[in-house]
Amino acid sequence: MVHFVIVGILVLVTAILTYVGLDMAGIARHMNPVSASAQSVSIDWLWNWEVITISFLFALIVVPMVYSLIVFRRKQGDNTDAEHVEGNTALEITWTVVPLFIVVIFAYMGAYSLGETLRVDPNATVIKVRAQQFSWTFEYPEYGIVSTELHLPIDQQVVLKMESTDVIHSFWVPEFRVKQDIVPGRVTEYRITPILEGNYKVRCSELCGTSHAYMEAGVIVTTEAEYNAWIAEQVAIAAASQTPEGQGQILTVKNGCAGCHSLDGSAMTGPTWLGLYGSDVELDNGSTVVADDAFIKQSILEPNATIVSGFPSPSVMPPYTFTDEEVANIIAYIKTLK
Ligand code: HEC
Ligand SMILES: [Cu+2]
Repeated sequence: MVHFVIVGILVLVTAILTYVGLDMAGIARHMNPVSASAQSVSIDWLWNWEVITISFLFALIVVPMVYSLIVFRRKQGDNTDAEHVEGNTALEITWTVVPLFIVVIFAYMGAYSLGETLRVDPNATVIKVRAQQFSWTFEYPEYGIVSTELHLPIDQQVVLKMESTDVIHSFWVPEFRVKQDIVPGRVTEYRITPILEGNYKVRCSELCGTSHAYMEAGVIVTTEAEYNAWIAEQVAIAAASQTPEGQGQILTVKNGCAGCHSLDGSAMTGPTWLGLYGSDVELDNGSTVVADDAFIKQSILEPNATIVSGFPSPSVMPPYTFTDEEVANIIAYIKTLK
C-alpha cells in the first residue's frame, strides 16, 4: 500500500514538473507567440489541456516503471522466481474505460474548438487576398483599394477570400493560430477576429519556390477609428491617381523629378516648382518668359532649348520623352503647386 502512495505522489510531482517544463520550453522557443485573435483563444485552450494530459500520461507510465526498476530489483543472493500473475480483470477494464472517456472528452473539446474557430459572423468584412510568388496583395472590394499590407480593425470579424495566381501558398499569421492553404483555381476562405492591436506578419507556410522564405507582408491591427482613417487615406490616394494632376504627380515621382525640383521653394539642383506656373522666368540669355504650358512642355522635352538663369548650360536635366497626355498631366500637377 505504501508503494501506491509513494508512486502516486511521485506521479503527481513529475506530471506537474513536466507540464511546467513543456510550457516554459514553448514560450522560450517562441512556439507560443501572443494570441491575437478570438479564434486563437479556443485553440490555445485545447492545446493547453492536451499538454496537461500528455504530461500526466508521461508521468503515469514512466514513474511506476522507474520506481519498479529501482525498488523491486532482485536483491543479492535471491534466486527465487517472481510471483506469477494471470491477469487482472478489474485493472484491464479500468485502463480501457478511462482512456476511452478521455478520448471522447477530447473529441468533444476538439469539435467545440473547431466550431469556435469556424464561427461565422454574417457581417464580416470581405477582403480579397492574392498570393503570388513571392508576395501578397490585399484588395478591399468595398472601397476599391489595393494594398500590400493587411490592415484590420480590432474586434471585428473579417473573411479573407484567397486566391493564388501560380502555385500553392499558405496564409499563416502565427499570432492568429489559424492557417489556410491557397490553391490555384480555387477560392479558400479564412475567417479571423483580431483581439489585440499590433503589427504582425503573414508568412507563406507552403514551400512555393526559391524566395518562399521572403514571402511576408505586414498585418496591422488597429482601433476601428485608425482603420477607418487608413481606409479614407487609401481611398483619397486611389481617387487622386484618377485625376490628371494625380497622374502627373505619380509621373514626376516615378521619373525622379523630385530629386532636383523642390515643391516648397527650397533650392535644389533645379528651380523649385512652387509658384512656377504662370510666373516670369528669367533665362540665361537675359530674356524673360512666362512659364506657360508651351514653356514647361519644351523645358521637359528639350531642357537645352532654354536655360533658366543661374543654372549651368548645358542643362544637367536629362531630356525626357513623354506623350502629350503625360506632359499635360505633369503641367496640371505643377499648376497645383502654388
Ligand atoms: C538631374 C536634375 C533634374 C531632373 C532629374 C529634372 N530636372 Fe528639370 N530642371 C533641372 C535644372 C537644373 C533646370 C534648370 C535649367 C534648365 O532650364 O534646363 C531644370 C528646369 C526645368 C523646367 C524649367 C522651368 C523651371 O523653372 O523649373 C521644368 C518645367 C522642368 N525642369 C521639369 C522637370 C520634370 C517634369 C522632370 C521630371 C520628368 C525634371 N524636370 C527632372 C534639373 C532636373
Ligand atoms: Cu508562397
